[in-house]
Amino acid sequence: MSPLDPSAVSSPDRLTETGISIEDALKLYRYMRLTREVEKRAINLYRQGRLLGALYTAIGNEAVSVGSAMTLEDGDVAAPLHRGMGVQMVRGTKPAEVYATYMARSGTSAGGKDGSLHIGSTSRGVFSLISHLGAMLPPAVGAALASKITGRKSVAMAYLGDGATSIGDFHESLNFAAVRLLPFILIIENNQFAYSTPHEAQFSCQNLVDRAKGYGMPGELVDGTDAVAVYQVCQRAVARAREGKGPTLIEAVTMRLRGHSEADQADYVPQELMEAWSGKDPVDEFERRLAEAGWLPEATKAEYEASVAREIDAAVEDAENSPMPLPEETLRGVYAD
Ligand SMILES: Cc1ncc(C[n+]2csc(CCOP(=O)(O)OP(=O)(O)O)c2C)c(N)n1
Repeated sequence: MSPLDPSAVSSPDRLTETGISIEDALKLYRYMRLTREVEKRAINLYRQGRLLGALYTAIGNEAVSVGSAMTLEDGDVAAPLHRGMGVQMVRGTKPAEVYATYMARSGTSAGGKDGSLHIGSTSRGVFSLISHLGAMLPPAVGAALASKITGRKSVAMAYLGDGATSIGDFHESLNFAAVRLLPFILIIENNQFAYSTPHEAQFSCQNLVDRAKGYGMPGELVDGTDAVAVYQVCQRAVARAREGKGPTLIEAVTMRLRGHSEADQADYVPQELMEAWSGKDPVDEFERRLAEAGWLPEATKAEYEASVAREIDAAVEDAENSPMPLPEETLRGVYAD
């Protein structure tokens, strides 16, 4: 296991001891399982050559994206990146829109110009990802500033990986958010590798969250494989933000359980490291805890899995039946009119 293993900041293994309600726990489960299944099907479609472009999945990051996004409300803003499928699902993005985007269809946020997770919606409060790492942070801090100026009490939650913390926007955004006491939450998804760069070649502090002190804001280190722990840490951060107490930096430690993209076999990851983290698969682990608590009977689980499979079948069909963009449509939004 990595030296960054944060088991000291996990929630108790028994769900009944965590204080989470059955309703919230089952909601976490449903979104995590949906996220995982949407991505598993995407991998199959990619291998069959039915998707266009590269495919980046978030397998191993579901507890972070779902656990955090579930603490947001209508009117809040989320700025997820390429590991943010769980955020998209929680904020109401439909699997059909995901597949249509991957298939570069017309009518999607990217309008067929790109086949990755560039999905945004003002009504759902989701910023469409900007590929340049770190570039999402200033607009997300801007949303938090707008909230403060207008007194809306909404919160902006942004995400980035361990690698992207080396970008200047990281510093500028956190400093500004701290100085102006903005309702901003930044979640570092520390999944050990930035493409092939291991964490020890990326940063030399013990934990990335230690940097919070330098900005004068609270920092929370959390087990990013534990959905309940992430949920509860984010609930505290969101409450602080809404009360006008300013930003929080959260480091959620997990492991990218696949390559950087589906074109990458992750051969550079030591086998024993991958095996150790695979035993902490966030979705499987959560199901085990739910079953142990008696909160997820086998029949209910099977029923839910079947309904997700049906939803995904219909979504793929829907996406494949949707039109490709017209040639003139592909130029729209590229140059100023
Ligand atoms: C400014 C910038 N540099 C490089 C890239 C290419 N790139 C895309 S994702 C990625 C790895 C990012 O690693 P990390 O931030 O740790 O996130 P992870 O993919 O591990 O979740 C790189 C190098 C980019 N998109 N933007």
